Amino acid sequence: MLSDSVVEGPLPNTQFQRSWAEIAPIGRDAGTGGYLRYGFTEPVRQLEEWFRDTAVADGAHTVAQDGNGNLFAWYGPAPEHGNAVLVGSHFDSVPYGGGYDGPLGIVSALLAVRALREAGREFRRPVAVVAFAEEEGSRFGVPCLGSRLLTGALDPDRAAALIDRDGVSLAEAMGGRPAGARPETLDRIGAFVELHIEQGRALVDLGAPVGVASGIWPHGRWRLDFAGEANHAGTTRMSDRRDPMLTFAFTVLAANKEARLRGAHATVGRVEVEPNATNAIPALVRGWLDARAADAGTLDALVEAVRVKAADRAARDGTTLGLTQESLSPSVEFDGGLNAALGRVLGEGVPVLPTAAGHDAGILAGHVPTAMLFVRNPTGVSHSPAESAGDDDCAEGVRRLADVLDELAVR
Ligand code: HGY
Ligand code: MN
Ligand code: MN
Ligand code: MN
Repeated sequence: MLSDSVVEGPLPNTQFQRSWAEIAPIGRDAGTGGYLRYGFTEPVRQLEEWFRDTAVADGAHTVAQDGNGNLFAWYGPAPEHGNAVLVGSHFDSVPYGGGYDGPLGIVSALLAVRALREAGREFRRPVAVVAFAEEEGSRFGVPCLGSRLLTGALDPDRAAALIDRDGVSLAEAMGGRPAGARPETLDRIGAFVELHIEQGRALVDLGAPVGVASGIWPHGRWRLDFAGEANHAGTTRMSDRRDPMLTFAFTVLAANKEARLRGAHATVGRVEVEPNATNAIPALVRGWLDARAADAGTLDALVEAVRVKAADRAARDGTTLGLTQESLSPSVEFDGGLNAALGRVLGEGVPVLPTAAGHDAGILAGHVPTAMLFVRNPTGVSHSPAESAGDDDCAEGVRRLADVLDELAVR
């Protein structure tokens, strides 16, 4: 532990272990061990209650949800003072995801605030721990929904009309309250720091417990609609078929190949088939492409290559292709000044690394000085129950986040 760390005394990992034991079981599926924590659902509501209780017990003077489902616990000077330092992340998960992606950042932020207060520190700027709503977009299909609404990156009317797979709209899920960007909240924010489990093996390979993010790859989601002719699986000759599953399968292979050619990443992890019957040639196959690349030009070229290949194949198969961009997250370079401050606080030995994972920090970065801290993930696996983090590394993350918060909001 650094001798000049603000966090002396009882190691946060005892506190970390206690907090983690309280929240880890919430939303975990007994069968798979994966997490089912979607925006505005019961598991997330339970975590938000835990958040409120913990924050108030640690001296938060206000805990309130903005008009977008984002939950803020405020400490120190009133938010109206402005120039607040935000720390936090998200509670929601992908279906059957890991336990750390999101919640680790919120638990660590709450514990970092606690450690500073137990060390007798006074905040000279407002500090808020934030839980952003629906970061994974698993329920309403738009990633970073809460932070996009907060920053005005998503039109509130479009958002309110988003519907989940059960036909429930965001407005209904939010209890009828209209979603809406709250620019005044944004105006009060002077910096945002997100601690997150690393979704990869860089820190493992470097032998480092924590790291700092240099930036986020540009990435996006595209919906692919392949339409053909429904028909009987048994009586329709192969030469008479207009089978969209064929065009879809070819497109998945093409996306994989085009990504490899460019050192980019392409994934099709979600598909819907109509009528989805074993003995019926599909009428429609709908797939979602998640594409990411180190720069915008490569990303554009990848998606265009996939579109061309899919359209050529559709012509051959007698099917049609629809391609709709559902979300785009531009390339992010985190704030040099803030990262320099982190470098001063954390010391030269802390690695600085890019990530191809999207985060609320990537959305806030377009509006306020923003930085990210990563905590080592021994498996490197994420969006899976295999995601993991050691208690000591998590405690180190809390300690370093407390040091950063001390630098930004106390000194
Ligand atoms: O999809 C992502 O990159 C993030 O985990 N939401
Ligand atoms: Mn995630
Ligand atoms: Mn995440
Ligand atoms: Mn029949």
